[in-house]
Amino acid sequence: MDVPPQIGEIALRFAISGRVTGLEPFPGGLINDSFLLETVAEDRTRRYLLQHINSDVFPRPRQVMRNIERVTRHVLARLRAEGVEDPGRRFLTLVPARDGRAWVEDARGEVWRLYDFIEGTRCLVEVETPAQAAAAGRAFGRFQRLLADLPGGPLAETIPGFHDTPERFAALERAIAADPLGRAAGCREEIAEARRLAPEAGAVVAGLASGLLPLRTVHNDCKMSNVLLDGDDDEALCVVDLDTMMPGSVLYDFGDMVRTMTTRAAEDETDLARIQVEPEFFRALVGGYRQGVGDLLVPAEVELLAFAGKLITMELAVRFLTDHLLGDRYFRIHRPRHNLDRARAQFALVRSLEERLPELERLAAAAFAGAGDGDSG
Ligand code: GN1
Ligand code: MG
Repeated sequence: MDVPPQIGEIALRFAISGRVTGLEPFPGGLINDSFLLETVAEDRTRRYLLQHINSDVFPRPRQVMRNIERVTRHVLARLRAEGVEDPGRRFLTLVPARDGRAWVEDARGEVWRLYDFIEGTRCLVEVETPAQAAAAGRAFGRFQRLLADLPGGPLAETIPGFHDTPERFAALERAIAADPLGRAAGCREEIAEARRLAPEAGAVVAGLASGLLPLRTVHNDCKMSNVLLDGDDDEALCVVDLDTMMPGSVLYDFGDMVRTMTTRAAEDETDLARIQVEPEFFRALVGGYRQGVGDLLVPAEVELLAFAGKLITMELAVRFLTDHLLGDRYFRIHRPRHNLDRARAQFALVRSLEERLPELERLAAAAFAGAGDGDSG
């Protein structure tokens, strides 16, 4: 990724002090562009994360920013009220623009935002130990609990139907029918696999529609790499990537945790033999999540925790496959057929999750058994 020429001016429209001493691309994320901004004021170096919101994916970026303003204000106030040490390391802090808004618009009307950079942390593309899965599960669970009393009503739905899994399958069928690049012939096995899984795609949307599952404020992208771990130990400090915060089911979030925290393989692993669910990781994850989320969940949610992993993994498989067929227009790729590799990896993970499902269901039930202790994690 190149640094766009106008970016220096954009940076200066935020309420930063001192002079800019560095501005370089910051890797990670499949959608938005991020840059690390460094300033020096009175001999003190400060770093920030400058981000451009991809308006093809987020057609209403101002709405995204208003959601993020509400979430950051609420969570930071709650952390302060709880007396949490150093809240600025525990959650994202927006740096306002000089005009007081939470974002800056460039000449084309594109939206940019600036966060304080949280120093001394790392994020993992591949989970390494069960303790990391537990820590991340605790952090995301705690985050869901903090959002349960978000004032001001539901957040705006910035990407309608984001986790409407049946619609994601329908989009795949449309892509197969259109087949603009003639890639479908090379994906017969993957297409057959998607069609085998399609009947199960509606479980959570149906539960939300019937009222069996509550609609809550959720993160919608709870992958392992969206939690910052302390640089020295595996404590989970901060949940990041608030772009897709919207009303939804906690199962979307827990499903993404299962997808990214119960196998050591990365999302785009090409050695499919490596893609195995490890029940010890699931046990740690669901235990940590239980501690963080406390008594928030209703029984219908607890019952679907293990299945949610399979659901979100198949949803991602279908989204990656769709994007491969349509010519990689949505997810950033780093090599040819990258989205096909991602789809294959996710389908392999679905199969491993299917094999393990009864065992994972038992582990989830055990973690949530008994009267809740309201543990604050
Ligand atoms: C995208 O851009 P990033 O990495 O935060 C995607 C998620 C996927 C994820 C898979 C808006 O997230 O839904 O789960 O890739 N975000 C959007 O890594 O589509
Ligand atoms: Mg994201």
